[in-house]
Amino acid sequence: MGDVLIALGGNVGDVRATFNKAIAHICGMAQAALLARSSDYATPPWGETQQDRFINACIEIETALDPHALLFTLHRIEQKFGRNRLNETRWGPRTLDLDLLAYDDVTIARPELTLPHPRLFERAFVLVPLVEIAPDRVIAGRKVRDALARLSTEGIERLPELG
Ligand code: PH2
Ligand code: MG
Ligand code: MG
Repeated sequence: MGDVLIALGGNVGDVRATFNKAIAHICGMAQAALLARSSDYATPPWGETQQDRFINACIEIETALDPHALLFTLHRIEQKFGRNRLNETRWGPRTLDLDLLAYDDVTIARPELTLPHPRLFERAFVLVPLVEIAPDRVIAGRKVRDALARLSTEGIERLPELG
């Protein structure tokens, strides 16, 4: 069984509802158990700043799928929630983005999958929710909470739980 960290993001549609449904699909389709789920955060758009703010969250799962099978499954779930990779722009608006951050201590460097996620430590919108569920996890030799301490968290707002 792999212990996996996944980042969720989106800024089109009812993203928080999408997250909850997507997490249920991940558990069902990835033969996975949900170990932890962060709060949802509203975050300033990164990369392409002229767009709506994003919602971001992170989860930790335990899955029987290997990294590539899991990636394939995550892509299928993105599609199920309206994501079409063929007609979107880099860093642009999207309904649902599911990024594999880390899979045990596996390292992979292939065009379709790099583990740990290569831009993880540049992104407060990933590290803020991640610190909530895995502050002491060491990824690529760095502790998550120490990595976050180096970044600005300006504009990131934790959202109250949905009632
Ligand atoms: N995802 C992007 C581009 N920019 N900005 C924030 N705050 N959060 C995201 O998840 C995000 C982004 C493309 O995947
Ligand atoms: Mg992403
Ligand atoms: Mg992605």
